[in-house]
Amino acid sequence: MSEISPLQKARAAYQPKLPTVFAKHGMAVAAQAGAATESVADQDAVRELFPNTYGLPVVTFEAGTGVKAAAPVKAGVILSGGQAPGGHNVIAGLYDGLKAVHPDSQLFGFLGGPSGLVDNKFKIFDDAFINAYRNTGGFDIIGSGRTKLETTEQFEKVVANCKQHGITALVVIGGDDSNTNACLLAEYMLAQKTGVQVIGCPKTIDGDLKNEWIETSFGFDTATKVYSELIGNIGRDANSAKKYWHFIKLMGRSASHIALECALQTHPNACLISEEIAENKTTLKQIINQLADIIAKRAEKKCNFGVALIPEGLIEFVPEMKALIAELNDLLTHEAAACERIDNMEERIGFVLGQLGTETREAYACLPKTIQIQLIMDRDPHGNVQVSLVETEKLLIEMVKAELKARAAAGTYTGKFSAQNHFFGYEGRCAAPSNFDADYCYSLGYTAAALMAAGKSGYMSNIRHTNLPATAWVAGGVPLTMLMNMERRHGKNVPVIRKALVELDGKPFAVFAAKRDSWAIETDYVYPGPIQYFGPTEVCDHPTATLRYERA
Ligand code: FBP
Repeated sequence: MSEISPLQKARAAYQPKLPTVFAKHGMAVAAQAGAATESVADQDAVRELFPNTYGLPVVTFEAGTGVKAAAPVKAGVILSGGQAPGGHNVIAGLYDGLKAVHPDSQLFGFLGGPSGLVDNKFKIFDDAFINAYRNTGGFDIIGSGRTKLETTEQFEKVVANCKQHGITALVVIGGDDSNTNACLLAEYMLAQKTGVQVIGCPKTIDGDLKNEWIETSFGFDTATKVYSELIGNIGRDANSAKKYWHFIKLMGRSASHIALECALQTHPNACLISEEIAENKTTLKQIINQLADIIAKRAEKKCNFGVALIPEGLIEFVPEMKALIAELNDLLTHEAAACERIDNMEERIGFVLGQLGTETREAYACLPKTIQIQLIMDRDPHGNVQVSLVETEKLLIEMVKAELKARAAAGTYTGKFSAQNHFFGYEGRCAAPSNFDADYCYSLGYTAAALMAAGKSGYMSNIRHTNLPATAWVAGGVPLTMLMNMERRHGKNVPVIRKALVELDGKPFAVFAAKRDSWAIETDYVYPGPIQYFGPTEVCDHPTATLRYERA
């Protein structure tokens, strides 16, 4: 980095806030343990698979006599999965925490995600290197990756690498899959008596790694603020030009937390929530009709413009599309060669139509050609349809356009419909962390060091009361097994961390549901503006609406 921006320079000097227990006492804290815990479901099966890490108590740090180490600690860290704002601060907090435990402690950053840990590619951090990354976005400090760390062979290599460097603790910064693997690794390390502790950190902009203890995953705050700024700007443009409907797809591979949070922040005319669509078994045709109804009602008020939010994961929650994708996954695996022999796309679509069952054929036949092609062309290395690459926003625009045309022909619609499509995802994943994420991440990293110093393994670093100012935050650890349940993957029952979807009986959804009919028809946009790092606390330090409503 030869040149840094004035904001980066000013931001480098920001000292992230820590929970009082650390801010006042450094590492001089004692871990207070509670009662034995249970997994979120399937207790017997999870207990059997994790005999060494199951049932551990929740840990809370309190002011007390210290956990200074007699000798330096050597620890390793990896970043895993998609980027999320604040990852660099987790590492900075971990580094500072380790130095507080013992000034000669060392932190190894394994490069490119879990594969770096297996292949022994690493960097040893020092002050100058860490300082250059404090309060910055991105994962470029050591890079990330999506390699799954789950086989015994991989674990053996990790043990050998830890032995070689004298590493006695590892921190896995990742989402639900990566923390599932952290849990497996922690169990393995204990079972093999390797003496290597494993601690997880909750990362993902998607906001779907949470439970009653883990209040939010880091990155969700910053990413939703970035998207909400952009949506606010688009709302203002729509209301100025008065000629476009903006269909905006928002990241979030599966859950709709991001779309819901952005809706609460910006008041769009429509926002689809995948979990509600699945619950009500709403068909694609019904979704199109609902959107067309809103557009028609606004047209009656001479408002031929609007903003509609669409969660990235939508298509897999629409019942007939879910069935179609499952059937296409099978079909494209078993008939891959036959399919690829057909160069002409029309013919290939015809071939696929001929192989599908009656209902899925109907669902596929109704789709616009571009989407039909996407569904059979873009496949992941396992041969599955790449759902996240399907341009749902364009699909909805085309189908709504056709519906409005039909209504116009029938004389029931007289408005004008012209649409723009957008997809916001990567725009927010590497933004400079908001004050919330800067503080939260630094605290998560520092807490991970405290957990190591307290001799804990198989825990997720945990900060509670995050809806309150950082001085009131409580630091501790939640056993990873507490988050687990059994799920069927590739024909086998396996232990995994349960994804937290939008709860339809939760407060954030209830607030949205109570307001959406009025937002649909009125033009009631809110313009959050860009993230502010310096200024009044109500402008700079507020957590997400989701967190405020959930923890109110
Ligand atoms: P994680 O679950 O790893 O945090 O990833 C989140 C995410 O940004 C999703 O919202 C999105 O669907 C996906 O990553 C995109 O992945 P990629 O970076 O591989 O394109």
